Amino acid sequence: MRNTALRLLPALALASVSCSEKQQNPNILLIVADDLGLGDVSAYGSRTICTPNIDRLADNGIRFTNGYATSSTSTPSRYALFTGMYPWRNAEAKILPGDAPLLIDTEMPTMPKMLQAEGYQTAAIGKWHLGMGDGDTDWNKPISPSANTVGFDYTCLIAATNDRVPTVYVENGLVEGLEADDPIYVSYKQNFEGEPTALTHPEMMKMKWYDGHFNSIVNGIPRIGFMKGGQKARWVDEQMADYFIGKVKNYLDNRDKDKPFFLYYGLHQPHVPRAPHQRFVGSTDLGPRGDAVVEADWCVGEVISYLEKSGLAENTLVIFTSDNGPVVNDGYCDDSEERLGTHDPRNGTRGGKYSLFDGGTHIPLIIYWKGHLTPMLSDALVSQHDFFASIGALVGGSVPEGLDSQNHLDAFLGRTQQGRVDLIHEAEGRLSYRKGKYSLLPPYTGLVRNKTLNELGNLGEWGLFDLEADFGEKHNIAADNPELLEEMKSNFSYICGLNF
Ligand code: NG6
Ligand code: CA
Repeated sequence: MRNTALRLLPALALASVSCSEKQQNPNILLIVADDLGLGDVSAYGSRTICTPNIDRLADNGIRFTNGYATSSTSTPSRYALFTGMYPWRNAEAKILPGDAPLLIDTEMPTMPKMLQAEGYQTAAIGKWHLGMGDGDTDWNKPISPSANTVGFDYTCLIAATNDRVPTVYVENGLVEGLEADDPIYVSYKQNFEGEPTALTHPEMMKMKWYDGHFNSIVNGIPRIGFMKGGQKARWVDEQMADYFIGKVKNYLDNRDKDKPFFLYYGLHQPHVPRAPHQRFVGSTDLGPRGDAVVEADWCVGEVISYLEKSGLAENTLVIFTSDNGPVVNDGYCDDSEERLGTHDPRNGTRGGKYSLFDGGTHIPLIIYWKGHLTPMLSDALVSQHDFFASIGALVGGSVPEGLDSQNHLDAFLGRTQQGRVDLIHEAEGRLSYRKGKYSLLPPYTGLVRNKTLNELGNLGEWGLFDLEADFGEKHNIAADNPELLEEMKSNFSYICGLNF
């Protein structure tokens, strides 16, 4: 008896301490846009698109001018965000098809798991693109392992991208709105007999494809991959923004109010196909891509004003960012090149999505926490995979050893302009190195540009650029600086374990 009581005592004491600590921990809202460029946001200087809601976060928070994703494409970028590991450490972390198995090992530590252990309730709503299921998914049954197994109590997701099948919403591992007499089938190998594709039924398309998107047609839009059935469950692209905002508000309304929340909200814009709601059509002169950015900004406004109205703003740390650099034409005929005019989504950076140049990973990054931060510009070098360790430090969480994630909480909260020393970037299997103001690109060969017209960063020789003097990486200084080049090469090799 006595022993039991004694054994219970420390546990009780601990429980009461951590309970009161937990109440002080802020909610965390992580908004990740898809393919949004620095130059798409007016707070970063866009004169052609107006993003008042994102700007409000920037004006009243910390706006990072040296904020980075780890990869210039979505899957590896988001993998690093949640696991705190560089994506190139996992050979499978590349753009995934919609039927790919869950990429994050269910045994791996993740940021949301760390937060759950600190008493957070966690949710993921919107774009996922990290796989789900075991690779042999029957979409008519509970999907296992679902995204919930990597640390989210609630999930409502699109499996991959808005241009990939299955074009359905998956809520807690179940396809939403599926009818028993209309099962859904998905294949990335072959079409299902009699199902229309862009090649067999071009007349069914309201948006034409330019590259790659010529399989199943859903909602008049040709996709990557084949799909059959599930008619009632299929999403309508133009309603996706409203759908996810509805889910976000519903989640916030019905959550357990005694616990802090961590909500990852993955915006689907301005990724292709750009099909904003009718009320945003024509809101810019840039066509669907610009209008989709305005729609994304509206989504941000909706969730922030919800926080305001429900008195949550002061106790919610908001992170706004994008998964990779921008792209103009990404495979559909959507007037994005034709109507680009003077708009520069890259904001003077070189490359963009898919690129190893700076524009591949240099993204908008804003931290807003009403009443807690001194608004400022920060040029600290920060990367999204540092959120894990930094948020861990903020909430007193246990962050495992051996992560690539570093604790830069002081930089994220604007207490210092000192961030990372260096950083490795990934672009479709290739790596580059950033240290201080310099970026180093190995002598990759291959296509110089892909069909998107983004320069890929295959220079065919070592590239060394001084980003402070040469933001657009126009002058390769490798030949003139042999010592610096060698030093950068040896640091790079040491970190990534590769010999170039
Ligand atoms: C590419 C698609 C592109 C986009 C990208 C993934 C083609 C020609 N291009 O393969 O449209 O879907 O994959 O984008 O099919 S990401 O932002 O999710 O990484
Ligand atoms: Ca993306």
